[in-house]
Amino acid sequence: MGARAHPTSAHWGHYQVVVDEGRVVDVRPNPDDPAPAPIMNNVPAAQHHKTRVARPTVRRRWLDHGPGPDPRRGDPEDEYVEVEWEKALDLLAQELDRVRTEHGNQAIYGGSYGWGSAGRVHHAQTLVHRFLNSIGGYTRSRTTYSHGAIETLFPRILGAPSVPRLLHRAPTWKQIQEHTELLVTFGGLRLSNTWNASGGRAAQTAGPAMREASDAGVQYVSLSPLRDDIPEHVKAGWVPVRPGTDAAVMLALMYVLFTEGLADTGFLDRCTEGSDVVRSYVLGDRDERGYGPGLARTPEWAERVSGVPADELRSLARQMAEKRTLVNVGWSVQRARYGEQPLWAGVALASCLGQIGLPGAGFACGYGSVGTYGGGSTPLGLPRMPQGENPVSEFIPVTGISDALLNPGGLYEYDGQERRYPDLRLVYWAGGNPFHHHQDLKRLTRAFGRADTIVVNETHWTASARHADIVLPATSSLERDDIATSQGDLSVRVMARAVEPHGQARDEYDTFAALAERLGAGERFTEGRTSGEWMRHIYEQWRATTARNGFEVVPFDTFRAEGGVEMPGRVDDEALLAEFRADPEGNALQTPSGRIELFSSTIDSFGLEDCPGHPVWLAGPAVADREGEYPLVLVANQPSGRLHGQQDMGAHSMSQKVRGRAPLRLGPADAAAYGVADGDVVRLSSAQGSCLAGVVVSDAVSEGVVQLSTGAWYDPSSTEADCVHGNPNALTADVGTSALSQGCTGQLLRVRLERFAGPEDRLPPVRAFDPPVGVTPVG
Ligand SMILES: Nc1nc2c(c(=O)[nH]1)N[C@H]1C(S)=C(S)[C@@H](COP(=O)(O)OP(=O)(O)OC[C@H]3O[C@@H](n4cnc5c(=O)[nH]c(N)nc54)[C@H](O)[C@@H]3O)O[C@H]1N2
Ligand SMILES: Nc1nc2c(c(=O)[nH]1)N[C@H]1C(S)=C(S)[C@@H](COP(=O)(O)OP(=O)(O)OC[C@H]3O[C@@H](n4cnc5c(=O)[nH]c(N)nc54)[C@H](O)[C@@H]3O)O[C@H]1N2
Ligand SMILES: [Mo]
Repeated sequence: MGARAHPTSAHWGHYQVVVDEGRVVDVRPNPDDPAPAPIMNNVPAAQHHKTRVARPTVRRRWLDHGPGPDPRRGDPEDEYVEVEWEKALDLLAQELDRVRTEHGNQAIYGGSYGWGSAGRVHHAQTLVHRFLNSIGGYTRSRTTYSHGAIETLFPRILGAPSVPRLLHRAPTWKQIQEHTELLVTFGGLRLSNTWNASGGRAAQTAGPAMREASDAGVQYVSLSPLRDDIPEHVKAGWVPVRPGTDAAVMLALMYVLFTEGLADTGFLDRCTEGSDVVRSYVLGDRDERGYGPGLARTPEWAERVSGVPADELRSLARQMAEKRTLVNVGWSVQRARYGEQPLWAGVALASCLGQIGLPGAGFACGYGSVGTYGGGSTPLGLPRMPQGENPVSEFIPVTGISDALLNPGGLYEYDGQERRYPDLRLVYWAGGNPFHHHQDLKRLTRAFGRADTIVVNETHWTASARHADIVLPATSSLERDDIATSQGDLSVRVMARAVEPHGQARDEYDTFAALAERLGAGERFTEGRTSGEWMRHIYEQWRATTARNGFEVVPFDTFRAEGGVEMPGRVDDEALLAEFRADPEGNALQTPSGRIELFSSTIDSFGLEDCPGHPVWLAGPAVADREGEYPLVLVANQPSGRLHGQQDMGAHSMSQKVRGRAPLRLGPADAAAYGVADGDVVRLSSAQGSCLAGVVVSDAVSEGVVQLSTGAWYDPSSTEADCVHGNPNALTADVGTSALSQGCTGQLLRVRLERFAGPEDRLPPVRAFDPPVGVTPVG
C-alpha cells in the first residue's frame, strides 16, 4: 500500500496527514486553505516521537510508599515504572475512592485547564469533568489564562452577556472593510496567533481578511513593543509602546479628546455611567480614590511613561475622533499585573469617541488573538458532549493552583468576595500542561509536592507528566474518530482516524469509562454509549437544533461519508452593542446603571488597592526600570512555531531554536550593549528564577525589550539555570492581575541578561525530550 493523505483537523486548522505503512510521514495543506499555518509541520515528528507516553506509568516512590506529599515530585532523576492497564486503573480507582471517602469530593482538583486537542467527542477537558461529575464532583476552576480580566471585569462594566458577545461576535473583517476607516490596535494583530483557534477552523481566513481590508483603504495603527506584531502585508503605522503602559496612552488620548472638545458628550451622557469621574481623573482634578486632586494625564505625561511622543498621541487622538474608528485591545495587554486597566480605559476611550454600536466601530478585544475573531459567529451552537452536573460548588480562580496547594484554608480575594482555598489532595489533569502555562514553575513544583496524588493523562511526556504519580497514555487526535468545528467556524468536519494508537495509548473516553465502572458510575458516565455512538448522538442532537431553527443539515451517515457539512446559520453582520446604542433605556445593559460603567460603584465598594472604581494608571512591576537590577522587559508572548508547548519537538518548532534553545529576540542596540550576537546562549534572570535561551538579533524589537515566547518544554535538569531550554515561566511571578480578576500575568516581567560564558562543554544539554528514567520509548 502506498502513502495516503487523510484530511484532519487541529486547533491550527484543517489539513492533511500523509500516512505510509501506519506512520505519519508528511503533512499537506488543505487545497482550499488560502493561508495554511506552518505549525502543521510539527505533526509528523511529534506523532511518533520518543516522548509519546506509550504505557500506563507510575512513579516509583508513589508505588512504593503510597499517596502523600512528596517534595521529590518533578525531580529529573525520579524513576517511573511501566505497569499493565488493569493495574494502573485499579490503583487510580482505589486512590480516587480513598480521597472522596476520607476528604470529600472537593479534595479532588479537576480544573484541568488547557487546550488539549481539537475534536468535540474526545475533548479531554469535557471528559475529565464528565467523569469527575459522575463520581461525585470536584473542585473546578474559573476563567482562563487567555482572558481572565476580560471575563471578570466586563460583566461588571458591560453586563454579563458582554463576555460571549465580545469574544465571539465582534464586527467581522467584512464589516471592517466596509465601514472602518481607522483600526487602532493595542497589542498588534499578530498573524501567527490567528493560525490557532480553540477547535480549529475550516480555513485560515484572518490573515487574508486583514490584507483585504488594508487594500480597501482601512488604516491600521499598531501600538506594540514588536513591529512584527502586525503582518507585513498590512499597511500599518507602528507605534512602539513600552510594555505595560497602554492605560497611560489611553488616558492621554482621552485627555486630548476632553480638552479639545472632541469627546462625544452626547454619547457619554446617554450611554455611560461615571464619565464625569473619568474626566476629572484624566484632567487631574481627582486622584484614583477621589481623595483629592491628582495628576493631569497629558500627552507629555504619557510620553514619559510609555515612550510614545506627545505629538503622536495628539495627532492620533484627533484622527480617532475624526474617523470611523475601531479600538482593539489584544488579550495580551490584559495578561499582566493591573491588566483590568487597559481594558477599562479602552472602553472609556471608545466611549469618548462615541462610536460604540456603529458598524465597524467602537470597542473590541481579540482581533489578532485567535483566528476566529472577526470571522463571524455560529449562534445555533455546535455539537457538544454534555459534562453533567457538578455536585461540588467549590472553585478556585484558574491561576490559583499553586496558592491553593501551598496554602489550604488560606484567605484570598476574588471578584468582591473573600474566599478560602480548599484543601486539595488529588489533582487530575487531562488535556493541559500547567508546567507550560502557569507562572513561577519552581513554585508550582513545590505546590505539586504538597498533594497526595497527581494524575496526568497525556499524549507526551511533558513536564507536567513528569511531576505526576500516575500517567495514563492518551491517543492523539490522529488515532481516533471525531468531529471538528469551533465557535464561528465555516463548517463541521469529520476527523477520521488516520493511524493506530501509539503503543498502548487509549482513548480517554474508554479510560474514564473503565474508571467510572470501578467506582460504581459506569452507566452514569457512558449512558450506555460507546464514543462512536456519542459521536452520532451529539451530531444528531445538533442537527435537531438547527432544524428547529429552520436550517436542514444532512444526517450523520451522509455527514460521515461526505467528510463534513457547511455551518448552518452563520451570522457575519453584527455591530456590537448596536441595539443598546439605538435605545439605551429599552435595551439596557445588565449593569447596575443599565449603561456602560466607566465608574462602577460596585467595584469601588470592594475597596481594592489594585483595581479602583474606574480606569486609572497603575505602574505594574513589569514597567521598564532601566537603572534597576532587572533592566529589560521580557515579553512572554505566544510562540509562532507551535501552539503553546504542544509538539515543541516538531520540525517547525525546532527550526526556530538556537543551539537547541528557545530563541530570545532583542534589538541591535541592546545586543551591542550586552555584547551578544546571533547564536549566543544567554542566561536570563528575574526575581523568581533563571533560564537559558539563544540570541536572535532583530530590529523588530523595540529598545529595552526582549521577547521569549512561551512553550519551550521546561527543563530543570541542570544547576546552571532553573530551565536550560528557555521556558519563560521559569522566570515569571505567580501573581494575579488584581484582587478583582486574579487573571494570568505571564505576559510581562523584568529580567537581567548575561552572556553564558564558559566553554561549549559547560553548556548544559537540553534533556526535555528524553523520556524519564525507567520509561522505554516505543518508536
Ligand atoms: N508566561 C506566559 N504564560 C502563559 C501565557 C503567556 O502569555 N505568558 N499564555 C497563557 C495562555 S493564554 C494559555 S491558553 C495557556 C496554555 O496552556 P495549555 O493549554 O496548558 O498548553 P498546551 O501546551 O496547549 O497544553 C495542552 C496539553 O494537552 C496535551 N494533549 C493533546 N491532546 C490531548 C488529548 O487528547 N488528551 C490529553 N489528555 N492530552 C492531550 C498536549 O500534549 C499538551 O501537553 O498558557 C498560558 N501561559
Ligand atoms: N501560533 C500560536 N497562536 C496562538 C497561540 C499559540 O500558542 N501559538 N495561543 C492561542 C491562545 S491560547 C491565545 S489566548 C491567544 C493569545 O493572543 P494574544 O494574547 O493577543 O497573543 P500574545 O502573542 O501573547 O501577544 C500579542 C502581542 O502583544 C504584545 N504585547 C505584549 N504586552 C504588551 C503591552 O503591554 N502592550 C502592548 N500594546 N502590546 C503588548 C506583544 O508584543 C505580543 O507579541 O493566541 C492564540 N494563538
Ligand atoms: Mo489562551
